[in-house]
Amino acid sequence: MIQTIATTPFDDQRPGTSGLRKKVTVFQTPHYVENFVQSIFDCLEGFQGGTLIVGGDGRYFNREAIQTVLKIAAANGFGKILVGRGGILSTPAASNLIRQHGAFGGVVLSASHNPGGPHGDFGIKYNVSNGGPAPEKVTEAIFARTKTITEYRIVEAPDVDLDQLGAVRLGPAEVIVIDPVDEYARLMQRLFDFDQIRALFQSGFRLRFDAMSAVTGPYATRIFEGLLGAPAGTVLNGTPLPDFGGHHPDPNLVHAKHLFDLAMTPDGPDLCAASDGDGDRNLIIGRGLFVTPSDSLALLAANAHLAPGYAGGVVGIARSMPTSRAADQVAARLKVPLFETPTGWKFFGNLLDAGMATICGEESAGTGSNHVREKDGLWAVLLWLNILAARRESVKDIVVRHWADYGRNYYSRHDYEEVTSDGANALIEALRESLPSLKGKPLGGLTIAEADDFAYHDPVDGSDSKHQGVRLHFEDGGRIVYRLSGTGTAGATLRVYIERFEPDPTRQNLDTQFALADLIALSRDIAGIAHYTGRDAPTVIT
Ligand code: VG1
Ligand code: CO
Repeated sequence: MIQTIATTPFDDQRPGTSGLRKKVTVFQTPHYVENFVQSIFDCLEGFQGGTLIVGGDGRYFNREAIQTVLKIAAANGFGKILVGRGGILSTPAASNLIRQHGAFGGVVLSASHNPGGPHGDFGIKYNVSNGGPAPEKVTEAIFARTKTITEYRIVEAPDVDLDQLGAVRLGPAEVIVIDPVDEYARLMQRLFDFDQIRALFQSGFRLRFDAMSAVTGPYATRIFEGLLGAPAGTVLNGTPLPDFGGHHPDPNLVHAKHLFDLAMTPDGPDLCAASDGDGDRNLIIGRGLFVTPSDSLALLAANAHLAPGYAGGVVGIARSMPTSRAADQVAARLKVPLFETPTGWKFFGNLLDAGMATICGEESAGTGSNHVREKDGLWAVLLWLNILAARRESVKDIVVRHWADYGRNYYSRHDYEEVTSDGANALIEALRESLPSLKGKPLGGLTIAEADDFAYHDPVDGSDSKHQGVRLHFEDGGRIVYRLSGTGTAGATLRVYIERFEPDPTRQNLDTQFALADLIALSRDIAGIAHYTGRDAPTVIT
């Protein structure tokens, strides 16, 4: 019943910022999924008879890939495999299940905020027993294995019926199809004051949550419209579709522009929110004000104590390096440590496990806490709702008061998407080489105080991660960061992160691009962006 199949390696199976991501057509290559999944299991030890969690964001190829994962996992000796009904599990829900069931790990099928459909992207990510993405040493071992693999083991059996709840046998293993929402909803009920939020909705508060035809639909409908009593129609695009309805499941100001426009209308909803393909990102727009993810992190950390799950306060805050330093001000006020990590949620896991941080966040619309080991889109919306229910002020008032109190970090990210890899690599290389000469250099009225290539020393396991982004710190507190995306599937994407601190409340009301105009112009000059990429302007501004 268990077959051993001979195979030959692929040379392009290196996991990036968040798992292996490729075009669907690449994953459809014979043995491609099998090789990668077998390589994951070849790098793990001690899982015989153990539990594995499997689920994905419902995108095109999700069901096919899940059948393969189930059969390979069963053949490799997992005793029990839990899979979300219909193959659905949001990334944070998968993380929660790993933890709740003491599972050995989990396989999450998702390309997250990348587009889906037959010509879109697909992805596979392995999460370890703490519920978080495998750390770099594991992903590098998996990559090494993919280059030498010669065979994989697979159970020869009919496909598992993913739509039927309950247990079935798959070769030597037991597969249990579970409701994808139940345990996640219970976790949210433990963290937040649902009675208080229900009262907020009863008072006439209006939320619009766009699930973007991706994985959060069933979760949002059950929690907002079901458990919290928000009116029907609160959740938009609530049914997961294989092609996300033809939309781009990245909840940013470009792809969720309709929500922004809705929130800017005078009688618009009090809060507009959205999540991405796999449910780990969040977009927060109050009536009349978009909340920059970096500000959202700072605000959530400053107000978390208003929710029951965080009533004891936060022990530390962690943010990825390119994320604005708004959270640093909050950490200083709270007298708790602030950790600066490389981009990607896998770097928060150790800090959370060691009890060194409670709230974590990234500028890319990712916020989360020690409740799971992934960022969590619905969690962020619920924490906002709990804060709004407790303070009974508008989103805009809360943000403006926060700026007046802590100062405002004007912040923007400029992405140059699908440029050539050669050009992008040459740009970063040239920046690295110019670092020694950049320090102290006056540029258009500004002076660079520090210039480096960010390296991270993990305070828990002592590991080092180098070349995580070029940072330019200016004497007036401004900052420009350059790095290349690790999640794209075509060419390269250059990300430029621009930030300036403004303590004066009378000057905190400017348009962000205007407030940052001098640094934006400098960011293009210093790096020679037009020269290396052939682009005069970014493709996406967030
Ligand atoms: C991007 C973001 C990063 C995020 C990652 C995964 O990575 O910048 O902050 O953790 O996506 O998010 P990169 O390497 O492309 O900049 V998701 O929602 O794809 O799990
Ligand atoms: Co995501």
